[in-house]
Amino acid sequence: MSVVGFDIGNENCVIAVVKQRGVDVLLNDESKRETPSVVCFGEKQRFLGSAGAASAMMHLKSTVSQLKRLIGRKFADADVQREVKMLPVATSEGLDGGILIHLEYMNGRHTFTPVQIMSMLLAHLKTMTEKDLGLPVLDCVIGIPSYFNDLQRRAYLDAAKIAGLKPLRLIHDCTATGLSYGIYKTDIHSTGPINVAFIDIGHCDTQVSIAAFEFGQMKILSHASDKSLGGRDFDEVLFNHFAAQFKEQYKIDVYSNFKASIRLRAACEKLKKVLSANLEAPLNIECLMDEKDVKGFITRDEFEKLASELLERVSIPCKRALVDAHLTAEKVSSVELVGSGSRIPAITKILTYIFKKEPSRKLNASECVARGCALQCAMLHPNYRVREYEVQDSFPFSVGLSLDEYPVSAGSNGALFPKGQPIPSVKVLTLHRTNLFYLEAFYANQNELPPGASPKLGCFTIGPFQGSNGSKTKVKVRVQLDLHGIVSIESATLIRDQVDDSVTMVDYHSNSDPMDVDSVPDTVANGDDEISADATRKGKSNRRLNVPVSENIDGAMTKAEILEACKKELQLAQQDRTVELTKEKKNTLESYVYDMRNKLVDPIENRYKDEEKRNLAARDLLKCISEHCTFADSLPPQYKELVLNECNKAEQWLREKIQQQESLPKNIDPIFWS
Ligand code: ATP
Ligand code: K
Ligand code: MG
Repeated sequence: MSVVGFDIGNENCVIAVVKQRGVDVLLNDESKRETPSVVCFGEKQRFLGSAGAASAMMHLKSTVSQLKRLIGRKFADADVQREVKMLPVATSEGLDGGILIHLEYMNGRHTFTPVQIMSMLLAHLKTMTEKDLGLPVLDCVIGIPSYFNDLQRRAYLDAAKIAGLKPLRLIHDCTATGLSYGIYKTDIHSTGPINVAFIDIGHCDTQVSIAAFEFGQMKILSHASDKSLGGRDFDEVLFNHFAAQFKEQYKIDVYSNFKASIRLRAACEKLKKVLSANLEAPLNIECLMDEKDVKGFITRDEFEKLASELLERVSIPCKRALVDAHLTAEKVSSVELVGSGSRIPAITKILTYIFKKEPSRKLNASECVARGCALQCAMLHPNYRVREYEVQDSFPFSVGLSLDEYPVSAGSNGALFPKGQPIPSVKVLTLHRTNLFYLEAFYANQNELPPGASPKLGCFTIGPFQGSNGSKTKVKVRVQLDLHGIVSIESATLIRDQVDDSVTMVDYHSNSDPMDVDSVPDTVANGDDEISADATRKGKSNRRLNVPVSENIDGAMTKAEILEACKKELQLAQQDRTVELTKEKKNTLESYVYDMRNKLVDPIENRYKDEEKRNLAARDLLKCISEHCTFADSLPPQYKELVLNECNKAEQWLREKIQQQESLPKNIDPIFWS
């Protein structure tokens, strides 16, 4: 069994695997270490990853990108609305308020959810990994942004499940980066913790985390982020600048033309990259629209001025992470800058100002998340031995719980899991109830959430059960914040021993005492835990009785929907494979024909000068045709027929030639393949 780490970026995916000698990043079909996060639907098959990016312009209205922005989101959300307006595919609101993507595929209209599209991308990465390793891939760890809410996390797990993967953990991107930094750092001794800030600026977001490293362990002190600040926002600044300029100069409105705006945006991204290494850069696009070639020019200074507002925004999550970690900049001993969006030189300047030291780039900026994920996967996998290393992550949001609409107050700020809670954690509530009741989880502090986010989390039904003689019975409810950062009810148990009127709460952190078996979730929860009423605890069967728990997560997929999506994915994958196989066969056939020509015809042409021998060689060619017929047997029916047909025609034609005592044709190509 292999262990794999996936970094699913908004623009690029990276796959890392643990091999005997350490962690390797895989190359894709184009020998690149990063694979575009694009799913494109062609006429006969899907194009995934780099093939998807290559086919995007040809199938504009059937190409889906920016998946990270869509998955687990509500269609009506203001920023989702902005997002879908930028997409070339058609979208609409689903019955559950989610997003539906409509596109043309195989002469029909198809509708998919972002979870389904994500599962296609994941399945592609899985296949790539399996091809490379020659092993099946199941267990993996997937990186997620720390700002993801419960539904987004559940959506990733669902997508993974549909793709045939089993994530042992969804891990925060910066935690993965911290792990790939810390585990190799053996020069930390007992001088107290060393604090490091990790700043990841990607395509669509910025994440900042501060971690404290001690020998053999990493503890995340804080996570902060700006979910709408990434490389693409800098592209947009350039795009708007040149769109305005071209409107004046060339009288073209790029905004009114989808293809032109996509081309200009792509050119702006290139321009931005050039400006990271040069002080000025030209922009040239041929035939952008209305058959006009456009030219532009910009200096790095001008770009920084245009992007000044964005650049200032970089400092906000940095400052917040410092405050939440209760640290001053001086107490942070190094700043590690990762994510390719961070390659803009002005970003380094800002970070130097905030942290009072120049950020370093010791880590591989585009691979560290995937590498950390692979390491974490090996650490969680029973078949792998990794150096003892403790990762203690913290949850960035406060989670509250209400019982029949009244908050179950706990802790100082009334949260069940206050912000900064170690992941995973379990809290045990002891309640006194007569029958079925509801628990509702919610985000307790709106200020901690991304702007405009809903505080809704999940609703859980505990019961039905029967209190003895209709009186109140003690119910113990274990609420977990699992390894993925998902809140759920791990179990509910009836306890029929004493009478006690108060609601008490016991607090367990699985990291604080590994010996306390009760506090550690036995298995990684997979989000579909329906506990049966008759399952009883060993040895305590008289007193404890498990109570059924069901969850109602607004917008999450049901088991039936997941099953349906699995079937659909299987069918689409089968279709792709058939097309690929046919292509392969066709290629084999073509190369076979060329090979035969080289072996037979060229020597005939060159060597056998006199006619008689050439005729003899022509008979050899007849033999070759019969070989082709045998070969044709191994082809799919439609090709078999085609080849046999061509062979028959060729044979007839050759016989005629021989009869006419004519010389052989110069090139036999057209007879076999047209
Ligand atoms: P995210 O983490 O937001 O989901 P991602 O992981 O796919 O996205 P990265 O691959 O880290 O994102 O970064 C992609 C971004 O980096 C793109 O916006 C790209 O334009 C930008 N980028 C790449 N190289 C450079 C460069 N040399 N200078 C400036 N920006 C760059
Ligand atoms: K990435
Ligand atoms: Mg990233």
